[in-house]
Amino acid sequence: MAVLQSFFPSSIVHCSLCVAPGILQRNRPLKEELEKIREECEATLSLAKTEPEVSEIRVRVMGRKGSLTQLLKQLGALPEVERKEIGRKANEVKESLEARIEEVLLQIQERERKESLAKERIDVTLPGRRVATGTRHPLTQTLDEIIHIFSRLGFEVVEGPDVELDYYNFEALNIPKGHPAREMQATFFISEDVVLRTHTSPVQVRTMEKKKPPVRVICPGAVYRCDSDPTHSPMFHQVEGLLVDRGVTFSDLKGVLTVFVHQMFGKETKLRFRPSFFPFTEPSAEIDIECFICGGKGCGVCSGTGWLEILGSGMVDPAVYRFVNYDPEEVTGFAFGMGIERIAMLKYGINDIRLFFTNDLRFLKQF
Ligand code: 2U9
Repeated sequence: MAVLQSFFPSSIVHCSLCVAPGILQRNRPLKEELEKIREECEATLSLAKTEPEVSEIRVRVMGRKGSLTQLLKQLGALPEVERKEIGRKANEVKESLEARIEEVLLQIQERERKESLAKERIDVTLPGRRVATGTRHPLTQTLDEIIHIFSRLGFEVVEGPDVELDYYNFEALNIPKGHPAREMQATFFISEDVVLRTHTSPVQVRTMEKKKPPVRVICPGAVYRCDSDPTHSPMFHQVEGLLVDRGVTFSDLKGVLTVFVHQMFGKETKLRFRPSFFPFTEPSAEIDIECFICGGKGCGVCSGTGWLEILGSGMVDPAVYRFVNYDPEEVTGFAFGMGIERIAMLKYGINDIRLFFTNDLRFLKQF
């Protein structure tokens, strides 16, 4: 209690505010002693800054051993006339000091309230802090768009395992052991019969095993091929699709995939169906869109052809139906497949597939 100590140096404290019994008496007349108590108490109260400081002053003056209490105890020994007079005076001093103490307490409380309000003050006109939000990866955005288009055409999304049996990845797709297509797909083998899937086609085989026609599915997912350069990654993503029902024709394939291309790349986009070969489809066709860099004239991006390949497709080969106990005399269907990275690279003009996988925010934030 720095204030009290500085204002009650031990000599003063003992002589007035905290008088030991018996010392008071006759050094000074009691009236003067009362005035002295009042003056000193008021002086210290005026310097008190906190409620505990005020409480301590109250105790030192009016507590059981306080200076005023001690003085009042001396009154009994005085002659009656003097006792009444000093008694009145003492009560008056006590009341006035109590009132002063209350007043100082109120002032302190008011000051502390103002200080704490000032500290808590919020400037509602300050601009808010922006919450950092992420964005969907460009591959996710591209896949979501593809799924959205095919969902509206009645296709359902089905997924399957990345680690696959050789049977589902090759055999059941009409790619027996020794078939050249196996070498072309640069497979990662886990064991002799287990591979990292090289395409999502096994998901369609598994779907047909479980469900009778009609089947109308798209199968997105990661696929793996031992291949790496600016346009090939050992892990990339595909969406494949399969539609099997009675009476499905190549016209249905053309219609569905034309709708897809127009919705994905714009309804003015020119496209062509170019004959191709896949072991699991017959006939097969690749779909090209007119090169939007050169407008079909031929440039470095389209290797001078004027066209960009975006999809593979074909009517499901009857040999595939036999593996899943579908009767090729009863049902027909078409299938298609595309690389999501390739679609995104063409759509956004990205020239290096590795940018999708390095998680550089400067790249990712542009989409
Ligand atoms: C079943 C029957 C047929 C899926 C198909 C393609 C054509 C195709 C490539 C596109 C680019 C793979 O990512 S890519 O390299 N895919 O060209 N995929 S038809 O045919 C199937 C699938 C499952 C049961």
